[in-house]
Amino acid sequence: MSNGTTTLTKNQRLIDWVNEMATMTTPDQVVWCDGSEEERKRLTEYAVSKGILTPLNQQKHPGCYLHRSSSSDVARVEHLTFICTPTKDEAGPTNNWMAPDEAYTKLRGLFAGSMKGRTLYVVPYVMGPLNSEHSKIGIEITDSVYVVLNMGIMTRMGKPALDMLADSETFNRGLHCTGDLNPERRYICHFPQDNAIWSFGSGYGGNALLGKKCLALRIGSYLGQKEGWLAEHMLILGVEDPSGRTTYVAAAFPSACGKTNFAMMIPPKRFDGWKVYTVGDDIAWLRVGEDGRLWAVNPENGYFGVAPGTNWQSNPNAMKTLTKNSIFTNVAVTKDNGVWWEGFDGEVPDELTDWKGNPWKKGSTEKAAHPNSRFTAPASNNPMLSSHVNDARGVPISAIIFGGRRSTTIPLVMQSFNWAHGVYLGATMASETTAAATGAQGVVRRDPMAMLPFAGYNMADYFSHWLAMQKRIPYPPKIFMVNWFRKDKAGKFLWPGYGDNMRVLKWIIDRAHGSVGAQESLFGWVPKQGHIDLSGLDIDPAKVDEATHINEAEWKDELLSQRQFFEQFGDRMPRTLELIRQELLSRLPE
Ligand code: GTP
Ligand code: SPV
Ligand code: MN
Repeated sequence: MSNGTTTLTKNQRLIDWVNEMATMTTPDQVVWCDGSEEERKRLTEYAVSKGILTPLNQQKHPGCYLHRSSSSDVARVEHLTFICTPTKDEAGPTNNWMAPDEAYTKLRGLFAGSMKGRTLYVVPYVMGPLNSEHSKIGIEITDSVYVVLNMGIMTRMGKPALDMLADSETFNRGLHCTGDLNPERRYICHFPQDNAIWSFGSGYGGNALLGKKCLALRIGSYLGQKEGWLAEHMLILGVEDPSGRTTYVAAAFPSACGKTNFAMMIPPKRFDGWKVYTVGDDIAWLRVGEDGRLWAVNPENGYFGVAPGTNWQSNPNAMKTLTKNSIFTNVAVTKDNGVWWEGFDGEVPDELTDWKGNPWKKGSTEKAAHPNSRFTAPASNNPMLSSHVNDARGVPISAIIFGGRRSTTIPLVMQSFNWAHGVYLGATMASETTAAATGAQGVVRRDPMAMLPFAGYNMADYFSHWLAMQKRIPYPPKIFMVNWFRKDKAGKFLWPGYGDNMRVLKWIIDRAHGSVGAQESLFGWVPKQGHIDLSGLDIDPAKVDEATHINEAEWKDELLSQRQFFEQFGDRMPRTLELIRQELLSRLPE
C-alpha cells in the first residue's frame, strides 16, 4: 500500500492538493486508486471483512454484494446541500447558499482530523467518454471504500483518468468524508468558481458519489452556462424503427419518476421490429454540434437505479443488468440470500431480512426494502446498451421530453408550440416528491426541468440560458411534455406506463420527423383522435380519454400558481416566460 507517494501520476498540482487534504484530514494511509480489476477484488474483500459489504447468493447474483447504509442516511439531503457562490444572488432563491469563506471555515473544522484511523482513497475519474474534449475529470478524495467501489462502476475510474489529466490543473477537486453520519454535521457544499465539492457526513448516493449530481449536474450546469452547453437531469435513448432508422430522445423526469424505466423500455408486441437502446438513464450533457443539431452525451458509466418497482414485467432489461457485478444498497434479503424489494416478481416471501437487517414477516406494515433502495450496475451489463455510449460527440437529439409525477391536471402528452413555449413547459414542471430525497413525500412542488435540486446557479439565469440556446441551435429538437402518473378518482394510474409508454414515444418521434399531424389544444399540440396507437392494449378507452383530458378549472389553478413560482426570481426572471403564462391564461374562458 502506498503512503501517499504514487507512481500513477507526476501531476505536481494534484499531488500537492492530495497532500494538503491529507494533512488536514490526517488519515492513517493514503491509497491512490488505479481502477484495476485486482484493486476492485482487493477492496471488495476488505469491505466484506469489515461488514461494509455482504456477499449475496453467488449462484443467483455472481459478483453482487449488499450494503446497508445508516438508517438516517438513505437519500439525498436537499436542505443540507449548498451552492457556495460569492453572492447569494448567484445561487438564487431555490438553492441553499453559504458564502465560500464561511463554508470552507465550517467544513475545515469538520474535516480536520476526520480520517484519523482511516484510509484516504484518491479516486481519479472521468465523466464522459475517455479522451473526449468535452469530458470532465474529477478527483474524489474519500474515506469510504463503498464510495470507491461505486465510483468504479459509475465512472471511468482510475489510471485512464490520470493519463487523460496528464499535468493539467483542470480537474474537479472533490473531498468526501463519511464522518459520524450525524445529520447535524452533514454538509454537501459546492464551490462552482473553484471547481470544488466538499461533502461531509453522508455515505449515500448523490451525497457521496461526487461525480454524479455534484459534478455532472451542479458544477456541470454552472460550466454549461459559462461555456454554452446544457447539463441536464435527463435520460438518453435511441429508438430504432423497422426500417433501421434510429431517433434519439432525451427526457427529464424528476428523481424516481421513471427515467431508468423509460431508457430501458421494451416496446410492446404491437411494435414488432422496434427497438429501444439506452444511452443514459440519469444525466445528459447537451452541446450544439457542427451540423447545427443538439448532441447528447451520457457522462456516466453505470446506473444507480431505484430498486422498488423493478421486475421482469416492468423492466426486464434492468433485471438483466443487475444480475451480476452489482452493489445493492438498502434492499431486503431472502432466505437464500437473494435480493428482494416491494414490487419484485412473484409471491411476497413469508420471511425476509429487511433493509435494516431485522427479521421481516409477510403482512408487516413496514417496508422490507427502503423505498429509495438502489442497485449500482455497470452500463456494460445492459443488453440494450447503445453502441454510441462512448462516442465523443454523443448522439443527435430529435426530441426533448419533460415529465413529472402528477396525479391531476397534466395530460398524457403535449407538444410545445415552439422552443420558448417548450422552455416554459420545462420551467413550470411540477412533480410529487419521492423517496429519492429526505423529507415529505407526495407533495407537489415546482421542479423545473427536473433540475430544482441540481442547478448550480440561479434558476432564473438557467431559464435565460435555455431560452438563449435557441439562437445557438439551427436545427433544434422538438419539445414535449408527458405525464405517466395521472390517476383516476379511485387513486389508480390511468395509463399503464412502462413498455406501453412506447405508444406515446412513437407519436413524439413521428412529430419530431413531421410525419404525423396534431391538434391544437389551449396549451399545446396534442395527438388527434386515434393517433396514439392503442392496438393490443387491454384498456378502457375512457381511461385514455381521462388521461389525455384538459380540465380548464385545474389549468387555471395551475397557471395562477406558476406566477408565484416565477415571482420569487424578481427582475432576474426572463420576461418571455411570464408573457407565455399570461398568453395561456388569456386563452381560458372566464
Ligand atoms: P432517479 O434515479 O431517482 O433519478 O429516478 P428515475 O427517474 O430513473 O426513476 P425510475 O425509472 O427508477 O422509476 C422510479 C419509480 O417509478 C419506480 O418505482 C418505477 O417502478 C416507477 N415508474 C417508472 N416508470 C413508470 C411508469 O411509466 N408508470 C408508473 N406508474 N410508474 C413508473
Ligand atoms: C436522484 O435522486 O435523482 C438519483 C439518485 O438519481 S442520487 O444519486 O442519490 O442523486
Ligand atoms: Mn437522478
